[in-house]
Amino acid sequence: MARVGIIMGSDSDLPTMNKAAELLQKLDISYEMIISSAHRAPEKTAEYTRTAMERGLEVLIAGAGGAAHLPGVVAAHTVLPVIGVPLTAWATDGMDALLAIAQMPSGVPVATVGIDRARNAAVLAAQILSVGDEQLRKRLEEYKEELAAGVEKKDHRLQQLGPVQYLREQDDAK
Ligand code: RP5
Repeated sequence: MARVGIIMGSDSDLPTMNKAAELLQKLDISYEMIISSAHRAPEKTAEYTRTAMERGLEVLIAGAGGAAHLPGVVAAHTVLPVIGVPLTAWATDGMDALLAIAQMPSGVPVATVGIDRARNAAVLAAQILSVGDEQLRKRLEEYKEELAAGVEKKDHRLQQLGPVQYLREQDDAK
């Protein structure tokens, strides 16, 4: 049974939103993913969200670009925590979506991550779920250790090569 529901406004959101799915998979968290839309499919969006809790979902991640009302509409229909992902669309580099998602009215919050930061939405969802799940908390701790090891590896290489050679190596790898 899925614990996290990922909902997005369009298939054009999928390449970015799939990063959330990948991270949930890495952390061994079950999820489901749907395309719906606050504007083009309002009934589907409402139905999905209203029934989310009874189907066992514990956290919802909603991504949208432009006039990004989807996360807010989702939050209006449930008391589950909703994490919003503002997506870069056709104008203003995603700032329109960021403001639309973050500026919710009092009483109906959407926990908003950075523009296109779908991976962070998955990490936040995992952190919420880990409050009552010790195994997951351990997996999250390992994930954070991996992040720290990545930094350490980069710094070690920088100390070995110096900045000029380091950047040259990065360019060569492109
Ligand atoms: C929003 O409009 C979607 O979330 C998407 O980011 C954006 C553009 O959708 P398409 O026109 O590509 O379907 O509803």
